[in-house]
Amino acid sequence: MSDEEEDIILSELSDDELVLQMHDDLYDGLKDEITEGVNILLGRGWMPYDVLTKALVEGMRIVGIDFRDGILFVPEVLLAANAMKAGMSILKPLLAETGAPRLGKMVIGTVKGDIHDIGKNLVGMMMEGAGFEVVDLGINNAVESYIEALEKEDATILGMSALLTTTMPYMKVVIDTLVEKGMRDDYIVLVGGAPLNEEFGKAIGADAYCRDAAVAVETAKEWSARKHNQTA
Ligand code: B1M
Repeated sequence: MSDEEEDIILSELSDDELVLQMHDDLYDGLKDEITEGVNILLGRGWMPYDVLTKALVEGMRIVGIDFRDGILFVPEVLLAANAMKAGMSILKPLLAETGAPRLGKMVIGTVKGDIHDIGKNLVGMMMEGAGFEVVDLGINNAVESYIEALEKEDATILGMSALLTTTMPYMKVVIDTLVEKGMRDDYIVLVGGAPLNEEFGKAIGADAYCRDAAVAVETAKEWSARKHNQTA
């Protein structure tokens, strides 16, 4: 860290400057600074969702570009991911603080072969905040783990995340297995992750592709209401 950087006092920056500084700090994997930045923005009356999207998710998007272009490597990206998680852990209870009635239960996990979990964690947080119960299976889930959890938890929604073009086809394996077992219609199946798109979601037989966490919440609400009306 340069002397100039050491001299920066986060609390003295304007909102815009602080958000840009947080993008830099996330890039540099500075967990304590991210924690401080999140707390400052919240203290200034920012909505938790805005802190999440404008300071953290946007910062991670920049990290992703330089990772793709070979400017950042795995260890650096891991540090950035850790810093992001520290910020998210402060926001999680705030996003979940709606006191809304339970709308349904979602089992969510990253698919087999894939260890990316930041986006999936975000979706889980936002779903909880919107009033859904969430059972998070973590990363690297084989079809058996999804099916066992769906049955055990009596869930209504299955959420799958994949960040690699090599792991996204595994979502179809899971959906095909649900079909084979005659279980497919028992659940709303939502999929997401950076390399997916609407067309892919349709092609593998998911109910919907969700571009981001906010869309996941809206889609889950919409499909839950639809299913509820059908049952009624
Ligand atoms: Co990885 N990685 N990575 N990585 N990584 C990507 C995905 C990549 C696009 C980077 C790049 O090249 N630009 C690239 C994939 C290329 C491809 O497949 N075509 C890549 C690669 C290649 C790899 C490795 C193979 C690198 C290597 O080892 N050589 C390796 C794979 C390991 C494995 O999984 N087997 C690897 C490893 C890692 C780290 C461990 C270093 C770290 C993960 C840490 C962690 O997650 N705990 C990492 C990271 C951080 C990234 C990038 C930089 C950031 C991902 C992220 O967290 N984004 C990523 C580049 C990028 O995506 N721009 C990259 C922020 C997050 C909020 O967004 O996850 O998209 P996202 O989630 C969004 C939506 O997609 C959606 O909502 C979320 C919130 O709005 N969504 C859902 C996601 N899941 C959903 C589920 C739903 C609904 C919506 O269910 C209902």
